[in-house]
Amino acid sequence: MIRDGRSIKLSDSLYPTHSYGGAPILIKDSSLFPLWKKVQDGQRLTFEEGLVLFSTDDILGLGHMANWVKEKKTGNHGFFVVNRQINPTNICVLSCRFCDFAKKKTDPAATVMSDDAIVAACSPELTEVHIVSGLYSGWRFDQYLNVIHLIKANYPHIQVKAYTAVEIEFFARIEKISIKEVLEKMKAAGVVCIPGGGAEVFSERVRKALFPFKIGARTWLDVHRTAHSIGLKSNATLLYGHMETVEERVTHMLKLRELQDETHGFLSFIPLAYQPGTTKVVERPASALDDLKTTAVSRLLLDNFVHIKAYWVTMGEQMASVALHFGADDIDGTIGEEKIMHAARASSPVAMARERMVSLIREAGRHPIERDALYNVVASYDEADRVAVIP
Ligand code: V47
Repeated sequence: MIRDGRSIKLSDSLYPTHSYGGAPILIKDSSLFPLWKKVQDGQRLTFEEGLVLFSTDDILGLGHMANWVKEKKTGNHGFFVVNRQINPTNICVLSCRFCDFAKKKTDPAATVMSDDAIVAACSPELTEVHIVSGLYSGWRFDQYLNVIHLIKANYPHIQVKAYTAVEIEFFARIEKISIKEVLEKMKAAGVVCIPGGGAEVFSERVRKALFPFKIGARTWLDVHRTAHSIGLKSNATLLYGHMETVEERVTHMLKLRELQDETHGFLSFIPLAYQPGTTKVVERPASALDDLKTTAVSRLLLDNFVHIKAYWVTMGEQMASVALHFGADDIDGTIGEEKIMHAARASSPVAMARERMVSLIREAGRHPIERDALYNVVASYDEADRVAVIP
């Protein structure tokens, strides 16, 4: 680097550099300096500091900070799971403005999977089945439980991640039992983990505008608190890139951080980029920079979450791979046949094989680790693609 006619080292440059693993970190935005110091000292960032992170134009500086935290927590690992999503029905009593997946009973595109179709959707090589359904009033809670029973009876080794907090609250209402009883029955049927869906964004303003009939923050958090209290793990999501403000995104993340302090039951956080599809709350999906920023900010604010997912279905494969350097450590799974985002025309391929996941993680310079639903290691892939299975 040349300045004023003399050659200088990076460390002499206008910006402070910090070092980890021998590599210099360059942070250009001076408003990030005190935050970077706090992060390195293991101090928690505040709401206001969350806003500073979102307002910076120094995306590389932000990425360096998030990556530093990611590597401190999970080293060079990039996680994935061999999974499949099952959507027993897309019939839903709700009419959320952002959702292309839900159909009314009379819609020709409405589907309800038969028992045979549910079993046929599973196969022995799956580690996890992720069930997300619509709220279908034609089914009793027993029929939703039956989906879990069918999978466990045919494939006892498959871990079931089901249903979202929204569905759980619905089951409690139609069955006239408590949320805890619903969760206990799900656990007895074989569920190990509750997916993070249905959180959308914890804002009454946005809820009233986009999903007025869906549960709000308090109930969503209560369901997860109760799940954790009976030994179930869960994930958390944020739907971003529609009409929410950055203040609402930060508030959302801090509410999750607060519950995690209380229960330690969350496994991962998944920022979900809104896909406009035909609902078009906004014309275009969030920009690539916004995807990276949201991933990085979540990594920095959620200091008590071990895992941040770059969900390739919404981000696309390329961005998911870049996000593995902006705080994310996981790209979710092979998915099988994902329908929710594809109903909204997400552009990534419908099926993604294990090999593709491994190469995507490796191309990002990370070490591919195949995991189960609870982040136990299933296999570690070395550079020659030999698999070391870890017992
Ligand atoms: O709750 C609906 C979102 C969620 C759209 O726990 C949309 O590991 C974008 O929860 N554009 C369901 N998002 C998916 C989900 C999930 C996904 C991956 C991993 C995990 C996990 C959970 O999908 C819904 C809603 O927030 N969604 N419509 C849309 N147009």
